Amino acid sequence: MSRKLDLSHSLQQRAEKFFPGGVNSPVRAFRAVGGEPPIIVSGNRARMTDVDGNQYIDYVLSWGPLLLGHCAPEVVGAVIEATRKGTSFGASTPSEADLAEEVIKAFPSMEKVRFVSSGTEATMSAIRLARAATNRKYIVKFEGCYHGHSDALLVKAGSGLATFGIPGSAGVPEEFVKFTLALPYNNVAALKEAFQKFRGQIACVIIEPVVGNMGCVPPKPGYLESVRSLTQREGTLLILDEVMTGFRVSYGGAQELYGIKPDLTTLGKVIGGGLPVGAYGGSAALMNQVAPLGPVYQAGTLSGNPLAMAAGLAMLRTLSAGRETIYPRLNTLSEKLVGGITGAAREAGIAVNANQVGSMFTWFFTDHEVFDWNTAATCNTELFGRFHRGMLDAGVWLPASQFEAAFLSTAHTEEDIDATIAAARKVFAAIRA
Ligand code: KE4
Repeated sequence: MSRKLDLSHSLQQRAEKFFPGGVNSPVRAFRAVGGEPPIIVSGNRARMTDVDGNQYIDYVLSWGPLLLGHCAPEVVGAVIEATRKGTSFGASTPSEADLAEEVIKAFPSMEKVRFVSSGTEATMSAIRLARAATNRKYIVKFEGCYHGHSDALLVKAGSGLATFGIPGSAGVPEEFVKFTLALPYNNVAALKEAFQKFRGQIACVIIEPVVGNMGCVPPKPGYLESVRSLTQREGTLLILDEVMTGFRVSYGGAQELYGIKPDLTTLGKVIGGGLPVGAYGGSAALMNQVAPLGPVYQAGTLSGNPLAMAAGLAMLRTLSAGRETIYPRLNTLSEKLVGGITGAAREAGIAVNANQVGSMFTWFFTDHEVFDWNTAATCNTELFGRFHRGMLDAGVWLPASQFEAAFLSTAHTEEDIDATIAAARKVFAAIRA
């Protein structure tokens, strides 16, 4: 399908006058996949429409938040009603406690929570709290995991195993990451070595319990349990970054799915229903160290914003009420989609290895199983780019990077899945040449 893209093109050019790359978040610029990003004007259930009128079945869903699809009636209605009362007060409102109640019910490891406005703020604050609570400086993260763009977390793995982080972005002084250790994911030995080398000095381990940010990579059997027992033994706090997995892979997130009790959890995306919300939480003893009760400072003008709280509350109440049917259906439809596209690739003689956990998944263009950053890096990103552009022409909106997860919503239908698989079959036939 050759899409008309005139208006998108002119609006992209206009946007490039105002924003670096014409975007307000880098991945939206489509640099990793080539081509120009369509400019979107509306969403409706499983679809988005661009400014030229092209429609796309959407598997990005705002990078995860839209578990109920676009314009979910419950969410839109709640936001309209809240807006009529005001958009922000800079004071406490009942809606914050209402949403906190739903979050804490779903995540019993959290006795108290603090709302912020992004996942970055949530992880940054959780790390500050962990350092204060343990009086230790070092933190551990894993290659291929992304926890937002705060300085201490923008690191590349050093050479060898447990070595100091190397700045992963310009503008991050090496002093800001010298206490950040970047280790390989799904590798218990590497974590053991880090604890041997930095015994008694590691404040926290922050991990995506199911990685979304190198593409979807699940924990190997027993891996999260090993991370939990090692951190427990070492007096190091375990932070599960569930910004992507929270309410996505299960109503209670990955910690419910895998039975892991972290010391701190970070959330985002789904809990805002598409509006800006992040959260971090844990035991009352830990959270009471946060201002104004304790010495750990953290604040935010729009934290707990009433419109975002209303959207999140509508989202979680809908998911909670329907959880017995919503999650099994999402998983079944995701399995059908992932299997269908992987099969279509194999029919075309194209090597694809897929990972899927619930309704988050990735097709890796490689003949290797992908279980960490090194195996993810074997992907043929050029071929992925051709697949992405072909699917866009076919009216299917996939993540604009091989190293991002795709998602399903309750608005997607069997027909959408069948149409997507049929489109993939044609695109694979076209790109295999
Ligand atoms: P935000 O600051 O973007 O709200 O959240 C940061 C973050 C933290 N933790 C995890 C596990 C995350 O996936 C994210 C953000 N995810 C990316 C997509 N992989 C957001 C998309 C973007 O950067 O535009």
